[in-house]
Amino acid sequence: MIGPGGLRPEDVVDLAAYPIADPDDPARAALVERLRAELERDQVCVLPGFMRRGARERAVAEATAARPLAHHIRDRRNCYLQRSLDPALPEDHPRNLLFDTSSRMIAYDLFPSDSPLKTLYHWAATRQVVADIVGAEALYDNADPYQPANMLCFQDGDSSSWHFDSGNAFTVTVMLQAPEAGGAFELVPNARSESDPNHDYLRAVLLGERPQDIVEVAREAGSLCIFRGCNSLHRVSPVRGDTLRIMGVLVYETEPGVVGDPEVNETVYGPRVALAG
Ligand SMILES: O=C(O)CCC(=O)C(=O)O
Ligand SMILES: [Fe+2]
Repeated sequence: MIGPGGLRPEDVVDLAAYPIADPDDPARAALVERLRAELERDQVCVLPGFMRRGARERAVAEATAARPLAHHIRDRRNCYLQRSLDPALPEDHPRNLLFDTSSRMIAYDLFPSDSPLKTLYHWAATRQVVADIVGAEALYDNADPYQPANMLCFQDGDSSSWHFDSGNAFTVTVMLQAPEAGGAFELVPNARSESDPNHDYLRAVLLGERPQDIVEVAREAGSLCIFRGCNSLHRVSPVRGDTLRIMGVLVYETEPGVVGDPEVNETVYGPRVALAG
């Protein structure tokens, strides 16, 4: 159903370039195969020009309108998203290397239900193509009031420090607006593994001693990106200029009915989450 002013998925996704609608289309199968291999090899795959310009501009207008209500995430944290030090460990242990981070989070409930980003998120074909690329048997929409789809804004001086994503095995983002300068998405693929926390290596990366290992992932406006951020260290370099970097973040789950932890939600979406109880 499309409400007044509503968008159809084909208004949002460039289906000529990315034929994801028909599960039996051989072009879809070829696309999935290519991206699956890319993700496996690089821990990241990018689909340039995935979102159509009109849809993107509408999403940018929605983000701009909601921007005053965004929660300013401002933190000094380590790459495990912790804020406190462990005095039992050396000063230069990754656990004890804290870096500044600053971004502005627009929660799911702060933009319209007919938003291009929500149209993209809730479309079964999006969910299915992401599942096929990441190799998940099935994916489900997140059921939290705040988490399912977000618009994360970085203004001049904002950045996201080196971190691993916790929880989800993969992350899906769509660049809604690129900044004038800075705001690069940088990744160190497989910086650790399940069996090896790789602390010495992480220390070297975090202290700037392994610049050759950092991959800059090209992100033009409209590009969709799927990455495995749980073992691949990543950051967003400081944004420069007056144009907001606006990133849509889509959260899919491997089981239905997933909601966020209230304490985590409060740090990401702000004090109003606790007030809403
Ligand atoms: O904004 C980005 O490019 C990546 C943000 C990020 O680290 C994430 O969504 O996990
Ligand atoms: Fe991340």
